[in-house]
Amino acid sequence: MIMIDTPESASPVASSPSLDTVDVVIVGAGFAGLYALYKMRQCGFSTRVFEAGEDVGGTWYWNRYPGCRCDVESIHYSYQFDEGLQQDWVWTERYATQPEILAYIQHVADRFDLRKDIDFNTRVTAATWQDQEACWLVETGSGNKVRARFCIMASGPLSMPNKPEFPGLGTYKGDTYHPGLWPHEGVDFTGKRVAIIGTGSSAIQAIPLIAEQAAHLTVFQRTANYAIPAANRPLEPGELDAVKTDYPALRAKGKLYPTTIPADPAGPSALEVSEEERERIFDEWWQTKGLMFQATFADLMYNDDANALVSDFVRRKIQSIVDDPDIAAILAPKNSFGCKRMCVDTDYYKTFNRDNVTLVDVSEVSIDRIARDGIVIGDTTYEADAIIFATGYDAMTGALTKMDIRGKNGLSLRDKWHEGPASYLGLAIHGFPNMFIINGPGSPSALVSMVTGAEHHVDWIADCMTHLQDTCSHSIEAGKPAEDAWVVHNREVGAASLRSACDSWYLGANIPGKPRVFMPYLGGFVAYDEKCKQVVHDGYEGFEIA
Ligand code: N01
Repeated sequence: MIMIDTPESASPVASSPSLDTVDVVIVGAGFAGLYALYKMRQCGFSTRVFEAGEDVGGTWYWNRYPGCRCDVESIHYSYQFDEGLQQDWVWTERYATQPEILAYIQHVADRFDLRKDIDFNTRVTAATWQDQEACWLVETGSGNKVRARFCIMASGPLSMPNKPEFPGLGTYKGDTYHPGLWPHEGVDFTGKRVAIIGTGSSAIQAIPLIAEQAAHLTVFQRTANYAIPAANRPLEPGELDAVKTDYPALRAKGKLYPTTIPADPAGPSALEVSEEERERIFDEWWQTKGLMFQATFADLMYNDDANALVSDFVRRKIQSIVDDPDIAAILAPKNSFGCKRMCVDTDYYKTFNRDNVTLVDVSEVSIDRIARDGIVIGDTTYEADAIIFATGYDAMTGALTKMDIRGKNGLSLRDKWHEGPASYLGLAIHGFPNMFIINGPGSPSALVSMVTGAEHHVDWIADCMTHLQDTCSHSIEAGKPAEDAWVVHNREVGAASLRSACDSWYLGANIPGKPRVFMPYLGGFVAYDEKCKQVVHDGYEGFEIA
């Protein structure tokens, strides 16, 4: 337990001796927050976690829509910090379902007795830096206040649902849903006319299953997305055991790859192989690799011509699956391959061959309003008993700016990030001492296995806090020059990639008024990890330690 040296002062904190004081407050009890709690305990820091949900799980607690599963393979989308855990847990499928992932997270909470330090049903509304005491005053929705020397934001990059304000929504008489706020008891769409707005990862997973159940499903697509067959399957007998014979080696290997997932491209360039060979390779990867199809050739995201080849391949696949050429044409993406976050699917395109599914193109003509009976475009009302708003998230920054976070001199994070998020390493923010973000903007985050990314961040943060303790230092803060340089570096590596070539949540383009900045770090995990290590090696270069 670190004792906070609290000087005499007239501040509200100092005059409230009854306030609970801990070394660390962690916001969120998903993958990141749970490991942070485990690690903080190991380091001897007293810790309190606040979680808005009524149990652990984060994303996997809230997202319970039909078809919800992870598109990173289970053997990579899991913790590696405890060998006993990774030996004991048995994944049943190549890509785990939401219930299986949630059961895993609950197992971790039980196994390490984590729940006792978590306040559930508790949303953090504000965190204010107390300059004199060098600590954070953290406030919750119920008005409780806790002070903590450190604040770790594990609030998730894709946890703040985006619910566009469609005119007339209040008049709608049916039921409405968002994938990220799905009812725990599930929803039975049998006999119902269902409408779904959006065709991102969530919708692409849900649409085939809802179409099987509902009387009719109407899909409103604004931008056609690239969806790759998930190639999901049960894990073969012995397959997981083989991984477990040397799991640490697989994990170590993953850290040598930009995405933390070992997958060697078939070649450096799609342009350097014959047309027949390229087609054969694309087809093989299309059938088997799921999300990693995007890594078939190393230049797909960096060379316009290579990107055009893979884009064309996927469009032809869609034409071969969808019976009606007009529908296939609407479903064929117009953007560069990979500029929006890739989706994986099970029978998504095939679903549009069903008689009970209608595709409505809202790319040129947008939804006018929502009326009592359904969705209105021009003179047409698409009647629906239920509408699913699969409209995504205020990604990377939304969960953070929702809280009233105020750093030194009352500087608000919302104001600081008015022109776009600025951070050093995606971990720390100038003006906000002793606050760390896990998988924050400016870190690889959504471009790697987020569990691996979270563990990497937590380990770095724990080492940093231990360093402060060992050197009797009060606080650490990202220096302005280092933060500025990191922002510039992020923009440079982002601009070099075709991932930044179209509107997407990566850029904040899905939220009206949000500044367009490519938010995840595109330099790859290897370069990022090296930079994090170099910063430590050079005495926390770029940080200011008080
Ligand atoms: O959200 P999205 P998501 N009118 O933002 C449309 C992760 N994830 O929840 O593209 C009409 O991708 C919007 O259209 P457009 C993963 O990282 C992972 O599906 O903006 N349409 C788009 O089609 C993923 O990328 C998994 O033109 C409107 C859709 O809504 C991220 O979460 C599963 C609209 C939103 O798509 C987000 O995915 C699920 C409007 N006013 C999620 N507003 C797996 O691991 C928005 N849209 C598999």
